[in-house]
Amino acid sequence: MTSTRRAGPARPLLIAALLILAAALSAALLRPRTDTATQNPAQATPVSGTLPATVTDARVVAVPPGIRETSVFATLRSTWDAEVRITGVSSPAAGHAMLMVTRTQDNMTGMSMTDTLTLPAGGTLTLSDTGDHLMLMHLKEPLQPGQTIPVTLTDDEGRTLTIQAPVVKP
Ligand SMILES: [Cu+2]
Repeated sequence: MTSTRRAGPARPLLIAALLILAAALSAALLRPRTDTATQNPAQATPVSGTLPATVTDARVVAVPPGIRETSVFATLRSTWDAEVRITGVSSPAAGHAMLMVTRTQDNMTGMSMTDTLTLPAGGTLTLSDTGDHLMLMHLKEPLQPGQTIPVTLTDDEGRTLTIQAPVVKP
Protein backbone atom coordinates (compact mmCIF):
# COMPACT_ATOMS: atom_id res chain seq x y z
CA MET A 1 0.00 0.00 0.00
CA THR A 2 1.36 3.45 -0.90
CA SER A 3 1.14 6.44 1.38
CA THR A 4 -1.23 8.34 -0.95
CA ARG A 5 -3.96 5.65 -0.58
CA ARG A 6 -3.89 5.63 3.23
CA ALA A 7 -6.09 8.67 3.72
CA GLY A 8 -9.16 7.04 2.16
CA PRO A 9 -10.05 3.63 3.64
CA ALA A 10 -7.75 4.11 6.66
CA ARG A 11 -9.71 7.02 8.16
CA PRO A 12 -12.76 5.10 9.49
CA LEU A 13 -10.36 2.64 11.08
CA LEU A 14 -8.46 5.50 12.70
CA ILE A 15 -11.68 6.99 14.10
CA ALA A 16 -12.74 3.59 15.42
CA ALA A 17 -9.35 3.17 17.05
CA LEU A 18 -9.62 6.61 18.69
CA LEU A 19 -13.10 5.78 20.01
CA ILE A 20 -11.83 2.54 21.53
CA LEU A 21 -8.92 4.41 23.09
CA ALA A 22 -11.27 7.04 24.52
CA ALA A 23 -13.53 4.34 25.96
CA ALA A 24 -10.56 2.58 27.54
CA LEU A 25 -9.28 5.81 29.04
CA SER A 26 -12.63 6.77 30.55
CA ALA A 27 -13.05 3.25 31.95
CA ALA A 28 -9.65 3.58 33.61
CA LEU A 29 -10.50 7.00 35.02
CA LEU A 30 -13.92 5.92 36.29
CA ARG A 31 -12.66 2.80 38.03
CA PRO A 32 -12.88 3.27 41.78
CA ARG A 33 -9.53 3.95 43.39
CA THR A 34 -10.37 2.23 46.66
CA ASP A 35 -9.69 -1.26 45.28
CA THR A 36 -5.91 -1.07 45.63
CA ALA A 37 -6.27 0.32 49.17
CA THR A 38 -8.54 -2.50 50.33
CA GLN A 39 -6.40 -5.19 48.71
CA ASN A 40 -3.21 -3.74 50.15
CA PRO A 41 -3.85 -2.31 53.60
CA ALA A 42 -0.25 -2.88 54.70
CA GLN A 43 1.89 0.24 54.86
CA ALA A 44 5.14 -0.12 52.90
CA THR A 45 8.17 0.85 54.95
CA PRO A 46 11.13 2.53 53.19
CA VAL A 47 14.23 0.34 53.33
CA SER A 48 17.75 0.32 51.95
CA GLY A 49 20.44 -2.34 51.76
CA THR A 50 21.22 -5.68 50.16
CA LEU A 51 19.35 -8.13 52.41
CA PRO A 52 16.65 -9.51 50.07
CA ALA A 53 13.38 -8.50 51.73
CA THR A 54 10.61 -5.95 51.60
CA VAL A 55 9.07 -4.52 54.76
CA THR A 56 5.58 -3.39 55.69
CA ASP A 57 4.06 -1.93 58.85
CA ALA A 58 7.35 -1.28 60.63
CA ARG A 59 6.90 0.63 63.86
CA VAL A 60 8.75 1.55 67.04
CA VAL A 61 6.62 1.80 70.16
CA ALA A 62 6.83 5.23 71.85
CA VAL A 63 7.68 5.05 75.55
CA PRO A 64 7.27 7.60 78.36
CA PRO A 65 10.31 9.67 79.38
CA GLY A 66 12.41 7.64 81.77
CA ILE A 67 11.75 4.32 80.06
CA ARG A 68 14.85 3.50 78.10
CA GLU A 69 13.83 0.40 76.16
CA THR A 70 11.20 -0.35 73.54
CA SER A 71 10.10 -2.84 70.89
CA VAL A 72 10.21 -2.77 67.10
CA PHE A 73 7.59 -4.62 65.05
CA ALA A 74 7.30 -5.17 61.28
CA THR A 75 6.45 -7.70 58.60
CA LEU A 76 9.37 -8.84 56.45
CA ARG A 77 8.79 -10.59 53.13
CA SER A 78 11.62 -12.49 51.49
CA THR A 79 12.47 -11.75 47.87
CA TRP A 80 14.97 -14.62 47.82
CA ASP A 81 14.66 -18.35 47.16
CA ALA A 82 16.81 -19.34 50.12
CA GLU A 83 16.41 -18.91 53.86
CA VAL A 84 17.75 -15.62 55.27
CA ARG A 85 19.17 -15.85 58.80
CA ILE A 86 19.08 -12.49 60.60
CA THR A 87 21.82 -12.45 63.20
CA GLY A 88 22.19 -8.79 64.16
CA VAL A 89 20.24 -5.60 64.82
CA SER A 90 21.35 -2.07 65.62
CA SER A 91 20.00 1.48 65.70
CA PRO A 92 21.66 4.86 66.19
CA ALA A 93 18.80 5.65 68.63
CA ALA A 94 19.82 2.86 71.00
CA GLY A 95 23.00 1.90 72.83
CA HIS A 96 22.14 -1.74 72.30
CA ALA A 97 19.59 -3.76 70.33
CA MET A 98 18.50 -7.38 70.50
CA LEU A 99 16.71 -10.07 68.51
CA MET A 100 13.94 -11.49 70.69
CA VAL A 101 11.55 -14.42 70.80
CA THR A 102 8.35 -14.69 72.84
CA ARG A 103 7.51 -18.23 73.92
CA THR A 104 4.77 -19.74 76.02
CA GLN A 105 5.84 -22.77 78.04
CA ASP A 106 3.97 -24.39 80.94
CA ASN A 107 1.42 -21.52 80.86
CA MET A 108 4.19 -18.98 81.30
CA THR A 109 4.82 -16.43 78.55
CA GLY A 110 8.17 -14.77 78.43
CA MET A 111 10.63 -13.29 76.01
CA SER A 112 14.25 -14.05 75.63
CA MET A 113 17.17 -13.10 73.43
CA THR A 114 17.94 -15.21 70.42
CA ASP A 115 20.94 -15.43 68.10
CA THR A 116 18.93 -15.78 64.90
CA LEU A 117 15.55 -14.84 63.46
CA THR A 118 14.82 -16.78 60.27
CA LEU A 119 13.08 -15.41 57.19
CA PRO A 120 11.93 -18.48 55.23
CA ALA A 121 12.71 -18.75 51.51
CA GLY A 122 10.10 -16.66 49.71
CA GLY A 123 8.20 -16.40 53.00
CA THR A 124 7.29 -13.96 55.73
CA LEU A 125 8.71 -13.13 59.15
CA THR A 126 6.26 -11.28 61.39
CA LEU A 127 7.77 -9.25 64.21
CA SER A 128 4.99 -8.63 66.75
CA ASP A 129 4.33 -8.16 70.45
CA THR A 130 3.27 -11.81 70.74
CA GLY A 131 6.12 -13.38 68.80
CA ASP A 132 9.50 -12.65 67.37
CA HIS A 133 10.48 -9.00 67.65
CA LEU A 134 13.33 -6.56 68.06
CA MET A 135 14.17 -4.56 71.17
CA LEU A 136 16.04 -1.29 71.46
CA MET A 137 17.85 -0.89 74.78
CA HIS A 138 19.58 2.11 76.40
CA LEU A 139 17.61 4.61 74.30
CA LYS A 140 19.64 7.76 73.87
CA GLU A 141 16.62 10.11 73.79
CA PRO A 142 12.87 9.80 74.42
CA LEU A 143 11.06 8.62 71.27
CA GLN A 144 8.22 10.88 70.10
CA PRO A 145 5.37 9.72 67.85
CA GLY A 146 6.04 11.13 64.38
CA GLN A 147 9.78 10.52 64.53
CA THR A 148 11.37 7.94 62.22
CA ILE A 149 14.09 5.69 63.61
CA PRO A 150 16.54 3.77 61.40
CA VAL A 151 16.88 0.13 62.45
CA THR A 152 19.47 -2.03 60.66
CA LEU A 153 19.24 -5.80 60.40
CA THR A 154 22.28 -7.90 59.43
CA ASP A 155 22.28 -11.49 58.20
CA ASP A 156 24.90 -14.20 58.51
CA GLU A 157 26.24 -13.35 55.05
CA GLY A 158 26.87 -9.73 56.05
CA ARG A 159 23.96 -8.30 54.08
CA THR A 160 22.09 -5.44 55.73
CA LEU A 161 18.60 -3.95 55.60
CA THR A 162 17.99 -0.54 57.11
CA ILE A 163 14.32 -0.01 57.97
CA GLN A 164 12.98 3.52 58.46
CA ALA A 165 10.55 2.75 61.26
CA PRO A 166 8.05 5.37 62.43
CA VAL A 167 7.53 5.87 66.17
CA VAL A 168 3.91 5.15 67.10
CA LYS A 169 1.85 5.31 70.30
CA PRO A 170 1.53 1.94 72.04
CU1 LIG B 1 11.00 -7.83 74.10
